Amino acid sequence: MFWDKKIETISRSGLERLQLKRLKSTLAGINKNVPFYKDKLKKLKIKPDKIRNLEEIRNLPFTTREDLRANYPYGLLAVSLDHVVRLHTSSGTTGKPKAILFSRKDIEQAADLIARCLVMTGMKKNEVFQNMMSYGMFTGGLVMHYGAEKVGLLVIPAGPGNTDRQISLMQDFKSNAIHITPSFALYLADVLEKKGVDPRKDLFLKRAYMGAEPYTEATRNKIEAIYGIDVYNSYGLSEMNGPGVAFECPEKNGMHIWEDNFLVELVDPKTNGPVPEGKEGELVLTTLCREAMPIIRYRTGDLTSIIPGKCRCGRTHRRVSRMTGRTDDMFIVRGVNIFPQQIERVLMAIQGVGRNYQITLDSLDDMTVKVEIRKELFDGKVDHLVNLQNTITEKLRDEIMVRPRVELLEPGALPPSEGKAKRVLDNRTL
Ligand code: DLL
Repeated sequence: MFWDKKIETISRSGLERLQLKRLKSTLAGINKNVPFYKDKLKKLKIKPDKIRNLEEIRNLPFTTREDLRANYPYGLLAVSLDHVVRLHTSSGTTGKPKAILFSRKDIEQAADLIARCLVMTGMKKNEVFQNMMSYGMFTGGLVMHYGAEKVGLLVIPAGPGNTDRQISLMQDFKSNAIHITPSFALYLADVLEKKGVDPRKDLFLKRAYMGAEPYTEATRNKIEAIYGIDVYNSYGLSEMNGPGVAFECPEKNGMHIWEDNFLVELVDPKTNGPVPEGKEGELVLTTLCREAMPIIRYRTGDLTSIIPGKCRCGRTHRRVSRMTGRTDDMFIVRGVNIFPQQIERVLMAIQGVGRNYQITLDSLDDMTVKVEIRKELFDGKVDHLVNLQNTITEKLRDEIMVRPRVELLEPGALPPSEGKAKRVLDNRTL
């Protein structure tokens, strides 16, 4: 199903023409109205009206998170304040936040992209959508809400947490779809189990939209099996409206990134040079439709690859693979570079492993992986636990080349996560 078939299946040449037109108009706007960009373009002697093709984007300067912080609160605004109707800030950072300002048209545009995503996965009017993401400065709540309303869904603005109430709402209103972080979906599964509610029989769910934090294919499979639903990966970041930047279609083979709104590049994080299709690189995005706060060549820090080839769903917007991590997620133990995603991939594929885990870094040479395991394994037979502990340790060693200390815990022993999970606790003082 399509929300806007014409734009979702536009020819690549038509799309590129549209992108060039929008890029030029974005650049003209920031060159006129945003001193930060005007200075940068002037130094590089770039004239927006002289840009002839999309490849020339590579001559433009990058925008970094630090640039956003340095220009807090209004430095990157391209319109006067009377055109600005909303503020979102980015989550999970320390120090000065990044402010993202929206005009009325930007809010509409963001909602439209969400509508595209939801309809793409089969959502229709008269379905019930329970939004378990935080409402407020975080974009996961409000931006998704506006898009779901635009489709005509009944939206329950439940917000995160309050697990008992979430369950009653899902039961009473027969929610068909939930918007949830993967870590909360796993925690909710634990609570449902404790309460004796079978998500496959006692709930009415068909779909979950999961994003806002990285997770693996194994975690998706686990959640799909527990709830008996389809889980769709959803990627976005506050700096680019929040959710709705890239989203899976029913093929579930990569996320379509909406290229009429975002110009997509993949760069090598070390050399800053372009990365070919199929190879991993850092996602760099340029807004093409933003009115209040256009951003060019934004270094998202997220690592992914462009999936080559056409998608069977008929959409022409290219697909990006599941994010494998962030350039700044990586940690080093015994000189080896490790991404938390590698650990999750191994853990979630092992029989007996439960729903939550945490990595603690105690020194440059030591890491501990705390893993919740299935309740039945605490049956008094020590052999089972020792075998499982050895399996986990060896499989992790094969993957990351470092033998971690593995602690097995009972379900619920680790702190539950209602928003974005904190998977790595770095106790090292360097
Ligand atoms: O997390 C927006 C969002 C809300 C996306 C709801 C999807 C669903 P921020 O708080 O600014 O915005 O965090 C953005 O989260 O740069 C990624 O590192 C990470 N992230 C978001 N979605 C995914 C995903 C929202 N599906 C940062 N897979 C991004 C992996 C993700 N990482």
